[in-house]
Amino acid sequence: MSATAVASRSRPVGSRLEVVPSSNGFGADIVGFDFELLDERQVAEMRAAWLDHGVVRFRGYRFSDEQQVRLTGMLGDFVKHPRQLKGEEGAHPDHEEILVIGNAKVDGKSSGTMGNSEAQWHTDTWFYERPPAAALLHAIELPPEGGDTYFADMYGIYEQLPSALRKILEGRLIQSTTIFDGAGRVRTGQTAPDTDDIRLWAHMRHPIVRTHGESGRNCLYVGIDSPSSWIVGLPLDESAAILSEIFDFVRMPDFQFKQVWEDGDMIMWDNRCTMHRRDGWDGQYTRVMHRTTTLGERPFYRY
Ligand SMILES: O=C(O)CCC(=O)C(=O)O
Ligand SMILES: [Fe+2]
Repeated sequence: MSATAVASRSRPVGSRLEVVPSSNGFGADIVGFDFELLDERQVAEMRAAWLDHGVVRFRGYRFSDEQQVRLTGMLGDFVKHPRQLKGEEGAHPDHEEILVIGNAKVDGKSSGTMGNSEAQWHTDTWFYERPPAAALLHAIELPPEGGDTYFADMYGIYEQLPSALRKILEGRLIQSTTIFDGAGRVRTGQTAPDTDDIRLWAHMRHPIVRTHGESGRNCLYVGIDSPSSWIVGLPLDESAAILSEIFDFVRMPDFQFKQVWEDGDMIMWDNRCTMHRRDGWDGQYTRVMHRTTTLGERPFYRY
């Protein structure tokens, strides 16, 4: 694919890129630069916008897989999802840095992961000790409607929580089971649990209030909206009630950036201080996205 930055043709080469924040300040468009001429200074400006706004969007550009991989590599070290490495559903035929998300079929077999169903609120690859910092998702093929993606501002939500609730959460861990994937299937290498007590299931734990490794600000960090998540040490019913209160905030449009995809859009989100979900779409239509991710710090909480 030829790499033409449609939006930047009128701007002089080497000019500063422009950041256009959305009305609530969460999410911004980045306009006015040329992917072909991407340099360290522009990447530093992009990083600053991404740290400020949580989610940034590139719209109106055309760029290739190679350029997505190059930009991601300039932002940090790659995180490769297990599916990418094992050549499973979701592996890209040419770039092991790319995870293919979608419902396209090749020779009757699904070539992407996650199908066409709705995906519940989550952060990416939370089941790793060091989940991704940046995730870049590039729209390759879109259905006529559906498949919108929503991002939630977990700094803003943390700051809005009643202070009594913040006190309960500070210094605690959130536990989520690693047995099931987002679609409820037993992950490769895991076995189904033999007890109903979710506290005993194979899991990953992270601080539920997390200090962001670059901004130093605190935010809520919940891997996934799931009945098998548990705030370690709390009675199960209290933990479930608090998680439900947190997700009431996450569902509020005031804390969200809604992405209605256009051809070629790329979204880059900070996976440490945001969550996301997406709508399903009619499975007779194909939707294909290419995702790359960079390594984040091990989640920590600084008192
Ligand atoms: O398909 C989407 O819009 C988002 C899927 C997702 O959760 C991801 O790319 O991490
Ligand atoms: Fe995701």
